[in-house]
Amino acid sequence: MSFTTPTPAPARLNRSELAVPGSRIELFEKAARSKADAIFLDLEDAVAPNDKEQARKNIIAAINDIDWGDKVLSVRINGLDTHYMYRDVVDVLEQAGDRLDLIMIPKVGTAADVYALDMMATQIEAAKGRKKRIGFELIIETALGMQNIHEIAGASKRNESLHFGVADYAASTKAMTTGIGGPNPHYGVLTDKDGDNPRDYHWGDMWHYAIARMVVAARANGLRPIDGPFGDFSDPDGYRAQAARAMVLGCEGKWAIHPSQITLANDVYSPSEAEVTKAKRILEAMTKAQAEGAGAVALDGRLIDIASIKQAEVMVKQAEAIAA
Ligand code: 1VU
Ligand code: GLV
Ligand code: MG
Repeated sequence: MSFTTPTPAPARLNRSELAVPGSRIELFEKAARSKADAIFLDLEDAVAPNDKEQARKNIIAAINDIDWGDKVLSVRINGLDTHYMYRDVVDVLEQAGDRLDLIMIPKVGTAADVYALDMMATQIEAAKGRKKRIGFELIIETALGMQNIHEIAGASKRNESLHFGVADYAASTKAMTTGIGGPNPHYGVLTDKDGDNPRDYHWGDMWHYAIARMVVAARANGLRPIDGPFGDFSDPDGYRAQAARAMVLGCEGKWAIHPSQITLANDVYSPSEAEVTKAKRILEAMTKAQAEGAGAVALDGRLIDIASIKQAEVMVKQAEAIAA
């Protein structure tokens, strides 16, 4: 281990994060009663400009009046390039009670963006005597944000998670696709031309680099990496496949832009009984190995060693968090 160890963000279950437009108050109670681990009430792109002020009022009232149970509750504010942003922060933090856990900051481009929000939140909390410190969820969804992701991830002690905003990221990088998340038929590989096998065309995952980079930046700074939206809510198989790819790379959850995606996310991001049993067997085998003075042993014909303990603990701890 390095002498530097990242301080982990407060532990929160974040398998599914439901997006709820702040202008659609009829959805709030449904969201609160859903099985989503986390909810963000949106003031940004799901709300039309003429509805922004009313949406702000709706969200403040909803945070104060609705029983949100044990859900992680967040508000997505508007971007720092808009004039809505300062009023979102001031009104929400001054008027919404301590039930609010997080603010989600979209289109973060530089560490200074986070610094500016930290300064505002700190002043409002001090002035209003807010007891609970608000945490930050940061959406990485521009080329600038992806370029500066490591500085952004370490820019504030309020930072809790990085989210991959695939729609805006595609637009910002001028990717030739209009889909929101998932694969694109043009991103494929043709098997070898001169070999004996018939040629085959395999779709690749065009989001691999972005998600893998986000996972590294998040984990190196103790944050949760969260995969963003999958727009085609009539394709549960596609959602599940995208969620699973991000999960094995290290993500801890995925957005749900429709209630039908909540169970899919919760399912993909909950290790199966078989996986947890296997992880526990690894821990048992390593405890025995260490008692016998061995560092590396075989289990079911495969190598396990001290690194296997840390891998297995990831699985077991996630299962414990879900069961709690
Ligand atoms: O069965 P019921 O009639 O009681 O309920 C409907 C509907 O009201 C409800 N529902 C939701 N409940 C809570 N939160 C939601 N976000 C939500 N969406 C729908 O579920 C039941 C079935 O709904 P539906 O199939 O009739 O869906 P609608 O046609 O009403 O709405 C579909 C959209 C996609 C418009 C809606 O789900 C929605 O607004 N989703 C969130 C969009 C959003 O927040 N976008 C911003 C994040 S994504 C991004 O920034 C980049 C792409
Ligand atoms: C989310 O905000 C996205 O742009 O995908
Ligand atoms: Mg976006």
